[in-house]
Amino acid sequence: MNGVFITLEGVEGCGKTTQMTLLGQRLEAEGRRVLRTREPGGTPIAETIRGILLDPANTALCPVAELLLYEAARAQHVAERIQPALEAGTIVLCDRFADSTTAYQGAGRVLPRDTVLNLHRVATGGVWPDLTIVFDVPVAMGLERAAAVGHRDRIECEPVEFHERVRAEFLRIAEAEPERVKVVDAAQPPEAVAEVVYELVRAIVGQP
Ligand code: Z5A
Repeated sequence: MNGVFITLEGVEGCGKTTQMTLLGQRLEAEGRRVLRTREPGGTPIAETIRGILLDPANTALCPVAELLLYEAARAQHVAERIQPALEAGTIVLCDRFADSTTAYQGAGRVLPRDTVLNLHRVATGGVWPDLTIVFDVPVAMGLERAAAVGHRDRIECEPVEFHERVRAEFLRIAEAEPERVKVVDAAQPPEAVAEVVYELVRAIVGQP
């Protein structure tokens, strides 16, 4: 595949959506072809699954069903959008991807990591990020930022310990895969974070 697949990860309120917008605009201004997308979601079917997953009324959703729904949405997203874009030579920027499942369902819900990683293989068919940026902030800071935006979805309602496990898992993944996964200090002002992100991305996509 000719494209470049970049994923943005981190705890809630870490600022990855803000950074995806800034990065996407900058790459587009350089004349590059960019797809900005998100998980769960990114296609009509996957967005329907997103509605189930984030609805705070769905308190009965069990951890395994939750895991399978995230992976089902991903399978549809990869097949319908991400893989064709990469084959067409596009830079794909994705707000969350499989590492979120490893962190939230694996570490957060305490499901076996091997099961989660096997499902990634099924859902992605081997389509895997070239670069993953983990936006790291203390959990309290992230939750405060997310709360300021107003709405609380099903996972944001989890206790602080859940979010601490998620943060620790993102940092563990980064330590285990230093070539692919880079950690950025996202407690800095957005403009400072954006500069670090751009340098990481330019190192992989090259000069315009
Ligand atoms: N989830 C999962 O469990 N398993 C999976 O496999 C996947 C996802 C793929 C998706 O919700 C939920 O699904 C998510 C994980 C779970 N759990 N929760 N909750 P979502 O897409 O609605 O939300 P999110 O992914 O958690 O992101 P978010 O709420 O949109 O936040 P963000 O992208 O990290 O931050 P932001 O929107 O860019 O910024 C939040 C606020 O902070 C906003 O007011 C900004 O202006 C402000 N901000 C941003 N950057 C800064 C800096 N640097 N300084 C100060 N303030 C800032």
